[in-house]
Amino acid sequence: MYSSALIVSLLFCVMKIDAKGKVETDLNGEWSITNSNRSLRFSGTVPGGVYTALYDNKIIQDPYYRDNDGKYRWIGLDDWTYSRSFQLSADSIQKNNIILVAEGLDTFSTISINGKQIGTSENMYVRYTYDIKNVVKPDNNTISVDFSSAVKEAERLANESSYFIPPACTFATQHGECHVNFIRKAQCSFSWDWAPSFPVQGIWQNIYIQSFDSTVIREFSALSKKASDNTWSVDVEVHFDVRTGSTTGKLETQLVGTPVSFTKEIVLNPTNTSFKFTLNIPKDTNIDLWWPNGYGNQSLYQLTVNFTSDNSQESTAKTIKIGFRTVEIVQVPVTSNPKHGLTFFYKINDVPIFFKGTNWVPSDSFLERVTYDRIKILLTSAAEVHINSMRVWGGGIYESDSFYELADELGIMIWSDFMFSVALYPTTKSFLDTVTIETRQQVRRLKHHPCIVVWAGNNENELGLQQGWFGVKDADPYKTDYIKLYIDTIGTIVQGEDTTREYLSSSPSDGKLTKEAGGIAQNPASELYGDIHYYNYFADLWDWKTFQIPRFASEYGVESWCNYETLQPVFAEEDFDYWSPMTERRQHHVFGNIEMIVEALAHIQLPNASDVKQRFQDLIYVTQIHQAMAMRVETEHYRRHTNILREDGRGMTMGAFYWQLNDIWQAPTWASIDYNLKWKMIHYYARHFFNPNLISPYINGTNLNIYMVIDEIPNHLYRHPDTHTLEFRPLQEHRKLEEIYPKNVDSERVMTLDNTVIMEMYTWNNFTPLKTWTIPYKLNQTSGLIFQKNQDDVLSEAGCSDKKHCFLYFYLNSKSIPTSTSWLPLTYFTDTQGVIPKANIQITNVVSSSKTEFNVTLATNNIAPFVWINAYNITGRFSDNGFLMKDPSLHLTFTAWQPVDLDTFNKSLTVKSLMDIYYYSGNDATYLKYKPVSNKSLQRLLYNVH
Ligand code: BMA
Repeated sequence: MYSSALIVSLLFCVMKIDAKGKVETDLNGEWSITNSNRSLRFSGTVPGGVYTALYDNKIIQDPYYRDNDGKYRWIGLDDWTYSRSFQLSADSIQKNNIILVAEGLDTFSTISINGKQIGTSENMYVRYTYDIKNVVKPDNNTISVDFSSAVKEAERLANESSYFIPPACTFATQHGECHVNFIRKAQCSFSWDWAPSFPVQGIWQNIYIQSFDSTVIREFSALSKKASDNTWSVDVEVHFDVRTGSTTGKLETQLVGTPVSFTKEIVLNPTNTSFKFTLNIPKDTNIDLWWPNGYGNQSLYQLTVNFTSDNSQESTAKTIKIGFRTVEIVQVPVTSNPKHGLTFFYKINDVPIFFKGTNWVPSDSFLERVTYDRIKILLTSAAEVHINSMRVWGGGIYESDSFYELADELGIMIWSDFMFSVALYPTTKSFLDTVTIETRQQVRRLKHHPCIVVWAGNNENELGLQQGWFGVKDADPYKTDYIKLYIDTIGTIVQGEDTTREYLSSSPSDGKLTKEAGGIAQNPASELYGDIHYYNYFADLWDWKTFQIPRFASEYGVESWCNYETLQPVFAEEDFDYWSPMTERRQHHVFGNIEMIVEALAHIQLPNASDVKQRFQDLIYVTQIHQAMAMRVETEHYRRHTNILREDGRGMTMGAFYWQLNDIWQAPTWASIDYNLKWKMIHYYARHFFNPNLISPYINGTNLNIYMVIDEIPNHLYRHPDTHTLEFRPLQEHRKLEEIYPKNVDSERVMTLDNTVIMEMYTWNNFTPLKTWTIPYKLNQTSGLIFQKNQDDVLSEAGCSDKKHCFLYFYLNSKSIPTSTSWLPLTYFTDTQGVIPKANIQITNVVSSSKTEFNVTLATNNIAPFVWINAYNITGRFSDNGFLMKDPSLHLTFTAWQPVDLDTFNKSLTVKSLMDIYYYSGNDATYLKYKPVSNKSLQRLLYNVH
């Protein structure tokens, strides 16, 4: 008996008849889904998974609601069958080849057509093709995909293993499943320290049938290369699906927008399915380079391929966009002392570039919910805060084509991990076989993207193995397994497929040293080689001395809570308490909620509202302040070390990827943008700490230091002829950006190494500075110390009686139109109770220039730190937030991601600052300073104001 879903799908299954004979039958759309005992039968959309289908059919609640990840554990333990019917046209059924293409099956399945088994799947990262010529009929056909529980399959494989491969299970705080390392499925889908456990089953990518007589193009890729005579060429490869016989036909390629093309008659057969050739770009062809965000244009060129078979006249075509840029990793000794290690940085188009970035994780447990717009908002948010690079972390998925296309367009360089994370892995034949297919397919799918600059074998597995995280040291069989998987298998494939990028076997690793050691270095966490990951929840993260001085920090971070309103759809009334069972359950990092409080407490007095909801809100704000300030201090520390080489060889830091950009659900995590796409305070701070013209003030012992970091002026690596030490020296000095990088998007700005910093000292209770210093500087390098003075002398020059009463404010270039600004509190906010007055901040004017652009004016009666303005339930971003308001009035802009009318926007606004989280007893008129909004019930709900 077929459900109505089957009948509907039969009617709507789309057939695309190619003008040139090939027929494609789309099987996306509505399918019928049943559980193993057939007690549930409902329809679901493909691409998609079983959880969202159950939710759409109202069989379950929102899986993200409260502790539903635990309540719905049965879903991941059951086996689910997807089925539908489809028709093949008379035309398509007659073709020589009828191939089912499943671009992504999650994960273990058996596929049958008309009751006959046609194949199986076991790896969500692999595109499967099945020959179905002998099983399909002219009229109605049925297809069923029988998934089996990934949790049970993982357990079975672990049991079958001849030796224990750790870790067995996740930490209890994660409420997760076990043995995910045995299966090729998003490792975080069994839970992570920021992710719930939803071991999805489903058809997560497109599924369709291709009918053709001759062949179809399965993969099309290209790599641009620059020769020593500065000419460009493009290595092109086309991989065909050829099942029977021999096919002769015409292959045509065109580099659109240039005169470059290629035509050739080629012969294909089942043992000769690929064709590779090189397009040479004539010297006089004007090629625009691809540059990272902030360095120039992101020029892209369309490359098309078309193959027409001579016999059948069938044609098959594909288009990709490529870019012209070079990438090179530089690992050379920093001094003549071999103990001082090697540099580790990347040059793009010959320019050493500091990687300002972050880490990307899957942005939903249910991947079908990750829309193009969602990725676009996240990546645009990154580019808007000067991020030029991002690591696609190895415990999630190889991201979608759209993700990489957007990264190409936005100039975000991608460090692409292979999907292995914080575990040891098996190396059985079947495991290595499927990883081989996965690696080859993914590299071929992605390598044409200019955004990708790094391939890395895994996340933290070299480090974990070497530091004994899994209870085993680098002993056999684990060491042998490690080498087999990341060096012999993945490494060999990557190097064979891509000669333009150097493969790193792990992150973190010692780079060249790891390579020379055969894949496992003595100390993969070395600051002198490769990259590091750094986390420390027991140290003062507002003190730069806490941090290491690595060549490249590819992970570092600290948690904060997501925004309050983001929790509203998934929390019940009683959950809005920092210490509620639900806040505890949402926190997957061991002791995370307590840890955040302890960390914050060292820097800020905790809020004291008696109302638990209000206190929860205030605590969220405090954890966000802590995170924003900590990541500011740590990131500026790394950027300052670009051109510092310590005596022990540490320094020349060239990368800072904070952990993590995005969230998979509504929870306390390291993310800078929460699940609702709302920027947390740290994301606004990133706009400052990644500013291309960074003023970085800090206290060093008794001194106040001011550092400048200007990372847009091109550097070159200079080795001192006598000492053999290295430094980055500017290639150019006083030049307009447009002269350095042609057609730069922001060509008005003049990049110079001599300029002026204006420093002001204020007391917390006066808008007029105590003193203003004008600090002209002239740097020889693109970063350096421009000011150093005993802090007490600075205080006494200004007449500040006690540093807790004062703070410093900085402008680059001019006070009226500063190129950048910065500020520095001189003590932590634990000392400023009774010193910083309460501020009454009012939103005095809101006007819109369009449905997405608003200008907001704020006024305050007192200086206010950490001013937080929120547009309740409106996603968008302010020009700044979490800032120090040191003037009586201030203009901000808000850009919404979707159109919103002025009235709604106006009513949504609330503002608070640090002193608002301290409540006086009695009838103090200054009790709350939130701007009254007309929607009283909303205000009551949010702030418990009566
Ligand atoms: C690193 C990452 C992730 C993790 C994060 C925060 O180890 O690679 O595994 O989520 O730290 O703990």
